[in-house]
Amino acid sequence: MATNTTVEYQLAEQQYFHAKTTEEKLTALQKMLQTCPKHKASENLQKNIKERISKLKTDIQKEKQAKKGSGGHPLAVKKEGAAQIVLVGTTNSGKSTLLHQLTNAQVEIAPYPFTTKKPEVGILDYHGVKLQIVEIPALTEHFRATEYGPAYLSIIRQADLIILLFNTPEEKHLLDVELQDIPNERLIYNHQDHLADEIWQRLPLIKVYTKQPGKQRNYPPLALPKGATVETLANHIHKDFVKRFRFARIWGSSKFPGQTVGLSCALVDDDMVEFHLR
Ligand SMILES: Nc1nc2c(ncn2[C@@H]2O[C@H](COP(=O)(O)OP(=O)(O)OP(=O)(O)O)[C@@H](O)[C@H]2O)c(=O)[nH]1
Ligand SMILES: [Mg+2]
Repeated sequence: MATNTTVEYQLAEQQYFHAKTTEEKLTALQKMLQTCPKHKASENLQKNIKERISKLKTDIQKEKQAKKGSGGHPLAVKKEGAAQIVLVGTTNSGKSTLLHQLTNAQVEIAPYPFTTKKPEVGILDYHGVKLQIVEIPALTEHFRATEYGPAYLSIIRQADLIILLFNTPEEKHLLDVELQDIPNERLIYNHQDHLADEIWQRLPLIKVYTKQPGKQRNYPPLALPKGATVETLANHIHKDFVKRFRFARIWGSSKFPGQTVGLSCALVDDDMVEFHLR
């Protein structure tokens, strides 16, 4: 692109490329329009962004219509956000209650069994990182032999983390039997307190903030894989960042505040990084 753009614009553009939902894309585009240079040479760019915003708004309308109508497979759950976490349990174990507590999703909570009849979805905002939470309808004995069992088990198998809910030791045993082929490190037994923190610690992710010199940190943070380095972050922000990299300053982790580091520096959760480019 010939037009010179600011770091803010490039961050917004990067947010656009990494957006996982139509709504996130729209937010990023609106930020791009705000931060895009306002001169003659960038008129085409502005026009292009405006067109994309208008197209996305149409898409969002269509998605809403599709959800209302009969279109779309009722059992399929599209992954959204930085990770997918499923709530799995016996009936009346409080799955819908927990989904509502974590995400504020409006779901039916009732004292009679099998209230939830299809997967229900909400988004947990964890310090700005969006995590998708999915309630799976209650597990029963010989679950894979039930009509929708295989479809639900396939969602469970593909999830990043599984939270187990049950009322009695017998119900816990039922879950252990039905889910015996799921690796243990992906299972959490629900104990309510600080569940969101526990979810985050168990995910293979860290959240990292960027900042520009002399400014506050950018919000929301970026979710990166555990083991990510300054170079991983640079690549996430913009393809030019590694090429133009001079040094970074970093706050958090084991470094002293504002320490100068290179591309190979490993990042940990809650690090804040300031890029200096040529
Ligand atoms: N066991 C249990 N029950 C709860 C909890 N919180 C709320 N309840 C009550 O238990 C009943 C069922 O709660 P739901 O959240 O609908 O349970 P569910 O696991 O989604 O149930 P189904 O979707 O019907 O399988 C309701 O009457 C709730 O008020 C909890 O932490 N544990
Ligand atoms: Mg329910």
